[in-house]
This record gives sequence, C-alpha cells and structure tokens, in this order.
Amino acid sequence: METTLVLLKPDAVRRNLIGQIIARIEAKGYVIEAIDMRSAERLTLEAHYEEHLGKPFYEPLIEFMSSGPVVALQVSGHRVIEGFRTLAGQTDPTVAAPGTIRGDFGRDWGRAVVENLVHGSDSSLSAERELYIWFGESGEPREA
Ligand code: IDP
Ligand code: MG
Repeated sequence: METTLVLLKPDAVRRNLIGQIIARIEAKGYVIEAIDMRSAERLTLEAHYEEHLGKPFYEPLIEFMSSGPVVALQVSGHRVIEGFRTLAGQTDPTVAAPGTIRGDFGRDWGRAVVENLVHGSDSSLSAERELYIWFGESGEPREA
C-alpha cells in the first residue's frame, strides 16, 4: 500500500474544479485518507518546491501557489504515486493527453509559471517528504 500527496492548486479551486478532479481520483479506485483546504504558507511552499529553487519559474511558482487556497489530499492505493501522475498527465497542459486532468482542464495562459491544476508526488521518497510537510507525521493537517 502506498500513500501520495495530491494538491489541487489555486487555479483548480478558482475554476471550481475541486469536485471533478476528486471524482476522477475516486473513480479510479484510490482512497482519500485526508483532505484539507488551506492557504499555504510561504515556508510550506519553499519546503515543498525546494528542488526548483534557482529556476526561472521558482518565484512565479511560489506566488502562484500563494494566490489562493489549495486543497491538500492524502491519497492511498497500490501504486497510487505512479497512478496519480498518470491521471494528472504531463506537466505542460498543452501537450498533456486528453483524458488526463491537465489535458482535459488545463491550457497555456501565457504566464511565467505553468498553471496545471494539480500536484502529485513523483516517488515514494518525495511522497514521504511531502506528506510530512503538508500533514505532519500524525496524518493530521499541519496548519490550522
Ligand atoms: P510536475 O508538477 O509535473 O511534477 P515539476 O517539474 O515538478 O512538474 O514542476 C513543478 C511545477 O512548476 C509544475 O507543475 C508547473 O506548475 C511549474 N513548472 C514546471 N516547469 C516549468 C517551466 O518550464 N515553466 C514554467 N513553470 C514550470
Ligand atoms: Mg514535481
């Protein structure tokens, strides 16, 4: 059994796509273990995206992720880390396959950062690290 971190980014919340995206996760058969809508603190986002520090889109990415509430989910199932990445589709929504979340709901808006609706952990190490950042060891939401 695996658990992954899924984030519904501020564009997904603004566009009222929370329900449609979660419906796809549930329809696939994965289990929502925890869910929490919150305004992410900058420190949380810096920890979450530390691998991208120094890249040209880093600051726009932090700003975008701070631009409105996000929904953090703990999702479980065998091979869910890989499986959710497949559901999400490629990073660039212009080339993400139709049938994926990013392919069906996303597009290029010509902004400094790619707005692509969802985040999913990319490995078991990332999942463990990110679940700790967003939910803490207990599995309880970390920020009130
Ligand atoms: P991922 O979300 O598919 O794992 P990452 O490479 O980890 O993609 O990048 C994190 C996020 O940063 C992306 O989801 C996207 O929002 C943004 N991003 C990634 N690459 C670029 C880029 O080349 N230009 C602008 N934004 C980018
Ligand atoms: Mg990534």
